[in-house]
Amino acid sequence: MKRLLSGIKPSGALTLGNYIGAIMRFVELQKQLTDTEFYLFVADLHAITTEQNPQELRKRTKEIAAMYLAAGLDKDKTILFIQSEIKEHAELGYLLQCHTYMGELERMTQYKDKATKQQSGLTSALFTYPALMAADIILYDADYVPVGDDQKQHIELTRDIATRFNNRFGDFFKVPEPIIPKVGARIMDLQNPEKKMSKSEASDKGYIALLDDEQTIIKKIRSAVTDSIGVIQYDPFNQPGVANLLNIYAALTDKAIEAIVEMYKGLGYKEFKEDLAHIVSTRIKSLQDNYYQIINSPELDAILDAGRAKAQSYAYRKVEKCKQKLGLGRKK
Ligand code: AQP
Repeated sequence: MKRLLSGIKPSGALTLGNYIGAIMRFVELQKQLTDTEFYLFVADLHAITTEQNPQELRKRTKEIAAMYLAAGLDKDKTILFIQSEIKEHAELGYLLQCHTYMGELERMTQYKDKATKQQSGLTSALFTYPALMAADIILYDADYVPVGDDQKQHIELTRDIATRFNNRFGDFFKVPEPIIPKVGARIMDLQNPEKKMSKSEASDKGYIALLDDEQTIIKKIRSAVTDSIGVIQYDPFNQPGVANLLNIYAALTDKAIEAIVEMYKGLGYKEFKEDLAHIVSTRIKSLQDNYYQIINSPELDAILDAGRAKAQSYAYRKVEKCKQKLGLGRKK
């Protein structure tokens, strides 16, 4: 049996980018990879690398767990859990920091981007975040890690850290493979299509939240930045806004971008945006219908308890063995 693992951090309201680049893929992969168990978690320890309101954080943590299920993940094939409930994530995170070089962390573009945006109050945990992410993955000997394009660099670092450890202490961690979607791997901000759509943006105009209502979604798509060229074609360099909208359209309809371009030949942006708004709001409505049933049900806690128990037992044994390899504590 293979193992797939991925997480989402509750650092803001889940966006359409998180859905297309991650959650929607997990559901598709679960249908394809029948010999694979799915370890999916809510990465609350990662969220606190930037300042969070405790009540909001707890609420969002539950929301993400519910959204995984609302999107169609099979609870019987998914080990769903909350990162901070398994102490070994933080423990292995520290052990791996001891095998991660400053230069490697300094090269991480996500850190550099965040450091540029936030000049003061940067935490050391934001800098060492990729070592914790590596721990999340190799703690469970995951074979596959489906992520959006923005996380590719962190997975490469995870592979380097695991390989380094194995070279020094003998074969111990599985070296994971990333799975990056072909379409929708990087959904861009609707107001600034040069930038990734992110849930922690100060302004909510550039992202569609999965809990936005229909009118808000329609308004955000209508006012998405395009260009003055006025032709619907896929040219990310000269028409990044339109290219982004085409990517969203393709990801949610399973149509090839060329086929969509052909459908809208001779038509204007207005018509294209109206159709896209309908596609996005219909998908989000059905997601929300499921979500509101799950979020307040006692079943959600039962699923998270079962996930914690299963993840915990694997994690405990792995970290104990890891500490033995490193010579920590007394010999067992
Ligand atoms: N815009 C995006 N397009 C495609 N995939 C995306 N993902 C995030 N944004 C996009 C994918 O969603 C998964 C969960 O991401 P995360 O919450 O762990 O962290 P992130 O990548 O940093 O997401 P955000 O929304 O940008 O959060 P903030 O603003 O807090 O940093 C990952 O698989 C990610 O690739």
